[in-house]
Parts: sequence; C-alpha cells; structure tokens
Amino acid sequence: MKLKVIQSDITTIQVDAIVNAANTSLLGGGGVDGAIHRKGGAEILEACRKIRATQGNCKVGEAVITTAGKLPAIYVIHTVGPVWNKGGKEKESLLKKCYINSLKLAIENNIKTIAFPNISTGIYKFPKELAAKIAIETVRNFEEPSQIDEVTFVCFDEENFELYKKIVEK
Ligand code: AR6
Repeated sequence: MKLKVIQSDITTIQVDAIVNAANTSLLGGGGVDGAIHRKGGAEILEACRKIRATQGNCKVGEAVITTAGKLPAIYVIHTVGPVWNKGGKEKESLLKKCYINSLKLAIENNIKTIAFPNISTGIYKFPKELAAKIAIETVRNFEEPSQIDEVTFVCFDEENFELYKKIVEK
C-alpha cells in the first residue's frame, strides 16, 4: 500500500473513494462535509437520506458509503470523527476507528485508491499533531491483507500538510 501526502481540496481528487469528515446526521454541514455535498450535488444527500432511513444516525467512529455524485471520485465514504472537547484516550480510539472502518468499507467495495481528509481537526478541534500521528499509524498498521493500492492524505491547511510530511518521512 503506497502512502501519499498532498495539499489540496479533496473534492478535486480523482480516486476510487474520497472520505468525508461527516457528522452523525449524515445530512451535511460545514468544512469538508459542506464542500463535498455542495460540489457533489443532491445525489449524495439523497443516498445519505436512504442510509438514514434504514439505519438511522451514523455513530462516531463508524463509516457508510455513497456515490460521489458529480465529483471526480466514484464513491464517498462518510465517517464521523470524535469531537475533541476535553480529549482523552477514548477520543483517540474513536479517531482510529474512523480510519479502520473507512478502509474496511473500501475493501468491501473493491476500492483500490482512497483519499482521507484530516478528520476531526477542523470544527471538531482534535489536536492536529496527535490526529496526524493516529491517522498515519493506523493506516500503516492496517492489518487486513491489503487489496488497497494507494492511500492519499489530503491536507487542506499548511499546518497539517507540514505535520503529515514530517511524520510520514520519519
Ligand atoms: N478538502 C480537504 N480538506 C478540507 C476541505 C476540503 N475541501 N475543507 C476543509 N478541510 P472539518 P471535522 C479540512 O471541520 O473537524 C462539519 O460541519 C480542514 O482544514 O471539515 O471532522 C461536519 O458536518 C480540517 O483539517 O471536519 C461535522 O459537523 C479537516 O478538513 C464537523 O464539521 C477537517 O475539518 C466535522 O468536523
């Protein structure tokens, strides 16, 4: 599995699946979630509504998959990161679950290339360096016999981009 770190807008990335940092409602919001729904069009929201109709809210750490609508990717994997609030080990393990469950869902759907945003490090205020370490370590240690060819970490802000480069190069 090849690991890549780039600085970009995830809505422009052409991979099999991009990951969305969603909320439990799956109905859209601000940040990367807002950008994905805005640019991907109504088809994504429609698919999220259908998922809600059968399984209700998406729990923190879990992931669901939809079409990517008008985006260049084929799928969007929506995962819900933890709100940092006062932090703690439980928040760390929930963030880890986001990456693991997204990768599992990717494998189930025969996805070969996947791009992650820096989940929870915006509105949900997870400390960026800790989040980057968890993201990279979790992907690197992912144990399933991997049919995934490439994982791209798409950093939006400069601070995350510098952190990811530093940690990946170590
Ligand atoms: N492409 C890639 N990364 C982006 C983009 C983009 N277009 N836009 C923002 N980021 P956030 P969270 C980065 O706040 O912290 C929503 O309202 C951003 O710089 O999008 O998990 C949801 O509905 C940051 O590093 O997600 C939830 O309610 C990272 O994406 C809540 O925000 C995550 O920031 C989720 O909060």
